[in-house]
Amino acid sequence: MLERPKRPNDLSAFWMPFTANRQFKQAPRMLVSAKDMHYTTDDGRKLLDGTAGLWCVNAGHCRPKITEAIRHQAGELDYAPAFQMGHPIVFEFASRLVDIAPEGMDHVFFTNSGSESVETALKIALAYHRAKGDGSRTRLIGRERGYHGVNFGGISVGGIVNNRKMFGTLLAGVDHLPHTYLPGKNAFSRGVPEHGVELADELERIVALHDASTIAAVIVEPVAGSAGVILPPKGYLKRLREICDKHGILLIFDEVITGFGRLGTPFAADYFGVVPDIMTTAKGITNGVIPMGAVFVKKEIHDAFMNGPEHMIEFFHGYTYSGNPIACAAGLATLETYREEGLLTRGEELGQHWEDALHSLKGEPHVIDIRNIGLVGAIEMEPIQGQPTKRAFSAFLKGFEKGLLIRTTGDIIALSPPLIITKGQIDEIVDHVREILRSID
Ligand code: PXG
Repeated sequence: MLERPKRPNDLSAFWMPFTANRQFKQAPRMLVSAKDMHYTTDDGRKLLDGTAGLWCVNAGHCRPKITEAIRHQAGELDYAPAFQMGHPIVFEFASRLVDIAPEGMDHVFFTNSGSESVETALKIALAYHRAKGDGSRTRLIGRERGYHGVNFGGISVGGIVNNRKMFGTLLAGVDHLPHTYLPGKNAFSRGVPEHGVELADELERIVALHDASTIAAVIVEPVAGSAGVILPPKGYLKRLREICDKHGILLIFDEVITGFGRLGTPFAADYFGVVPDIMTTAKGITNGVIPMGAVFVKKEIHDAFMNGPEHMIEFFHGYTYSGNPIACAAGLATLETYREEGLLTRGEELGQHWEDALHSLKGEPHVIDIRNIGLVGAIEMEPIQGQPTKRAFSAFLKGFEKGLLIRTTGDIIALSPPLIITKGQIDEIVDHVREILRSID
């Protein structure tokens, strides 16, 4: 086996994503191996993974079943096209996904990432209306502070200004709902906050402005992750569903983070009892191990495409790696691991302990809000005056130094550990965070 050095001697060629490259390369932080709940750094230290990588390693790291499935598939059928061809495992995987999907979502389109799932979902929404003879429905409605990946459709419907402002005028015909972040009313809510259901009614205003006949779809994260864990107020998603139904608008849930057990249910749709028309996923679909995404659609949407001459391609869309066999093998082994260990509902069992542990941080230095749902948590800190994000970055560095991996966005610490976490490890995360909060400026 090829042994690679743990510290490469030239860091310049790799232009790192979403990273302060120059700063990083002066003081690199390197992860060289991982097992279950921990990473190991190049200087041999263990880091407790408080973020499941980037919200994706839901079953924990280097799980034998998944590793073995990948190894086996790579030796048997490494790559096969999915355009006008098939291979057994992709059909098998789609069926197993539909088995755990919310009621009625019984077709799956494969992609390679969350961003591609979003683009695919938006295109399906537009093409669906056109296929039904309703081609004037071209507008897409996103939400302020939404994150839907980094491709053009996703940043257009997304609402994070730094991800949008450098890239021109984006997609035309997009409008945005207001975000649901109401710290004045909802700070330190345990679970779903009480206030703000009326924010869903803003959709009626947008409909009144543009007319329903021009609107194709609304896309929201059931729980906004990247913007710093913003929860939907009680009743909000149900209200959105009702307004969409009333006006013939498709509802897309972006479940790239919330999918595969993050909230203690297989999907957020299950948690909130609201089924969207289209659902985007990625990340936990393969435990983050092989890049993959999937878009789930209701039968009615899929079937609207299945007309015209049978020799014609129904949907002019797809990726070279849609349904890649090794990704499917990883995905099937991931689903088996989730099932054997009850991971898709483990967040529910641990949810109360997680909530109590997190909220014990109330009153610690800098803390202005704490939010939680399933196995997701956020600790919001007061920014240092005139230097937003600086305090959070210090917290991140301190965690890295002391043995805890956290994720920060703005001045918010976001936590989303692997779903295999124990109660003891939850306490360990919170003890670490307490120590971090007490030790930073
Ligand atoms: N939709 C949602 C809701 C996401 O959270 C994407 C789409 C895009 O997925 P890809 O696979 O193209 O990255 C995401 C990704 C963070 C963080 O720390 C979140 C994501 C990615 C990286 C970091 O908040 N979410």
